Amino acid sequence: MSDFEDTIARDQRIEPGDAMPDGYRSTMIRQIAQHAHSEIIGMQPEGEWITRAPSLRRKAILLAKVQDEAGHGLYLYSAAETLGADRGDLTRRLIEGRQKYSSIFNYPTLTFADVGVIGWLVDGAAICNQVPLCRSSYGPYGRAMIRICKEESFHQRQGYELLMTMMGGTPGQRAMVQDAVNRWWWPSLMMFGPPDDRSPNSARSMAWKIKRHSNDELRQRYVDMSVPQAEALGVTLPDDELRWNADRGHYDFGTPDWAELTRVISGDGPCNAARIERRRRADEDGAWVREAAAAHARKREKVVV
Ligand code: FAQ
Repeated sequence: MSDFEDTIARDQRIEPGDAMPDGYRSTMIRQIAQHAHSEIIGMQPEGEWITRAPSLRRKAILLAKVQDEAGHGLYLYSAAETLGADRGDLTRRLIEGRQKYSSIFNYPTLTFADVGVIGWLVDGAAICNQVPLCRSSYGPYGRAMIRICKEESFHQRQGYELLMTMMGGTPGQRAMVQDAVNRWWWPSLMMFGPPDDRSPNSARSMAWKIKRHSNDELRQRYVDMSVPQAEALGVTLPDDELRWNADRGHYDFGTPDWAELTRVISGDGPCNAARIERRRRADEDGAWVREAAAAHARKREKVVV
């Protein structure tokens, strides 16, 4: 048994300097980069509401949340760098469509209720998926997840609190919340990835203890968690097949539209082109800052020498 296999078998952490199979390294870079890209692209749907938030308090909350997402992205790019990846190269791959980001961020935010629903459902799904990743076998990734999950939990609570406030408002506000739930529920189920029998990476990632649960297990956990929250909020989840199954001890639920997930992942969702275009522009607009920072670092190095 190699040192790597032994470390995995003993449930201990693989660290940056450790020997690891090429496949493990490339899988970790793929997952961490996709995760980082999701956080950075994920700033856009909610970010569009910063200038249109209905009060100073809501604006301050939203600014802080979107800033947290930027922080998560940068944190994750640093984790990818410990594996030898180059941050600029990862960004280029994203912009050129050679690396993915979560499907969920390709849907539009039509009303301010969407901001609340992203907090409740999207951060809720992210937490459900990411809490087990705190025990992921790659040290820098697992440790990054601990802080990220704490912040996502706070994000989820703010979304739920926003929705509770709106549900206590006018009939128009309540209808806005229900409409947002109708649009985001199914895409949030798709965040967990394709069903297990169509998830090519799962078996190996689970053997390497990168993933601790399958996509379907986590999706079920998320449904079970969300139903009572929807009831407390007073909204209906848009699924006729959703009902408690006493034999299984879980909620039964309908089948997401997997063809839609495939379409969105392959670049053909409602906002894919706009999201990437915005990211490309931000990268170009920021080029002079990166160049100036690099020049400054070189100058300081010379001074020290
Ligand atoms: N969207 O074989 P599997 C957030 C791809 S962060 C796009 O099952 P795997 C915070 C998958 O990459 C949200 N692509 O793959 C926030 C693979 O493609 P590849 C991001 C998807 O890796 C909140 C192919 O399909 N979270 O929300 C999706 O074993 C609010 C086959 O799939 C993470 O990234 C999808 N939904 O499992 C920010 C968590 N599903 O690379 C702002 C970490 C699958 O072979 C506002 N990642 N694909 O070409 C994971 O846990 C896993 O990577 C999964 C996919 C579960 C996403």
